Amino acid sequence: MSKLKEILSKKIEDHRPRTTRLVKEFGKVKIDEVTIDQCIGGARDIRSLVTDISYLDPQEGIRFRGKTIPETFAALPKANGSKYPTVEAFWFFLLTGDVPTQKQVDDVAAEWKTRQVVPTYVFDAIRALPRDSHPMVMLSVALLTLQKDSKFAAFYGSGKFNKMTAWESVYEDASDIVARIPVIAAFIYNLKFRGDKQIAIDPKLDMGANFAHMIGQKEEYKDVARMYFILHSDHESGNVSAHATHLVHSALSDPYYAYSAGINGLAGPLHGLANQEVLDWTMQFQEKYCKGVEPTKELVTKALWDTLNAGQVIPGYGHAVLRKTDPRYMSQREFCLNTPGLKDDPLFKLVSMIFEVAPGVLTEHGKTKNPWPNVDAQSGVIQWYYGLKEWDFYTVLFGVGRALGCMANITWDRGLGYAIERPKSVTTAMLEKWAAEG
Ligand code: FCX
Repeated sequence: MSKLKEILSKKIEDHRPRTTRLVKEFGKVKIDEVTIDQCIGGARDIRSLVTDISYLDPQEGIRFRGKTIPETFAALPKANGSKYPTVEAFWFFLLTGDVPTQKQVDDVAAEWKTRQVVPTYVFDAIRALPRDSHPMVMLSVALLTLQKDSKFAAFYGSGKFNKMTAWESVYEDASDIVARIPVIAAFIYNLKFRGDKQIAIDPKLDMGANFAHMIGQKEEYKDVARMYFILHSDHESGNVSAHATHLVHSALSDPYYAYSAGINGLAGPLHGLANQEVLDWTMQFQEKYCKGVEPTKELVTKALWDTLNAGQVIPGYGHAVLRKTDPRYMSQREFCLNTPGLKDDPLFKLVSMIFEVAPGVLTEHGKTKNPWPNVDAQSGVIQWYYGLKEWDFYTVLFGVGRALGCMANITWDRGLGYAIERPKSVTTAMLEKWAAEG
């Protein structure tokens, strides 16, 4: 058993009595009420999921294991010669809640090296898809292709299935997925956008650095990858990708089925695809409004209103939970401001101008509950600056990062024996009856 798994085993055992006690002694304590608009409106804000991996405060934004983004970056051991932590350090932290020592990070890195080799049949399956398939389809298919070797599915089918130890095989699949997903993503990128020029894994590099290496990126991109994967990892459990993963796994579908479902949800334009839509919107704005002229706040304002008046959403703005600027946006903005060249990049300046104007326009428009930018409004501009201009690929990057949160969550789901998810439906007539009764 790996050191990380040993620590996790103890943490799960220590945690179990808390969950058992809550159900047994306080099971009927009310923590929420459900209104008709929540029932029709996507279960918004209903407290009905449990996770200790991250918590999203509407005002403050995300905390990973109790730490804000700056606190997380400050606390974790850094990659060699970098201001950013390794993804390996972050994985240890997400799973256990403990800040790892350098030795513990090295152990995770060594464990991932043994897991990261992707079987050839996965690449064959991706190659067999039409080359104009969206990269998210390729990623989702790749995960399903790996399913046949799921250790959780094998354990379930072994006749020795045991609820208390089931999490151990989820951990095995989860660790395989987080170690392999950047390699699969790099393969997809190279296949689709670099004329199939594939680059072999460099076993000396940490996960983020190796991803940068495998897509032929320069040295500075290594920090972009580390930062990006960590920032996109988790946003508590109710967002579509995390919830889809949790829901599917709650039927004891293995982590491959579960995260493929999560990826399919992430591919929606109201969720992860928004980061590619932001670039698309911005490019269309330049093409339509700025031919031969510098973008101005007036032009941005007009373009925003044109979009809203056409009944479309401003991609990268608004959020179901957040009610202020997303700290993930601010963290990426800080990266841009601290990177010479990037801070003066015309696209970054334009994105900053949209940031100045859009909240006012959205407030005046009066529909969205949160006129501030979310993570997706800022992420594409960094990729673009480093020459990763194929924005169809941006949601795959999101998916690589989101795997960390989703896999940590379902490992704990099994550890704590969370039940199959099954909310209750009602009919419109029932709602009308309750509405009439007041
Ligand atoms: N532009 C225009 N209108 C917006 C808007 C935006 N950016 N955000 C919300 N609205 C509208 C909604 O469409 C809704 O209109 P309706 O009453 O006619 O249906 C109204 O404002 C109220 O929506 P609200 O409660 O504020 O937001 P929701 O919780 O329903 O939806 C999302 C949240 C994120 C889906 C919404 O703000 C949106 O569509 N944003 C643009 C897409 C985006 O950036 N998605 C990425 C979000 C995230 F960070 C991620 O998951 O990656």
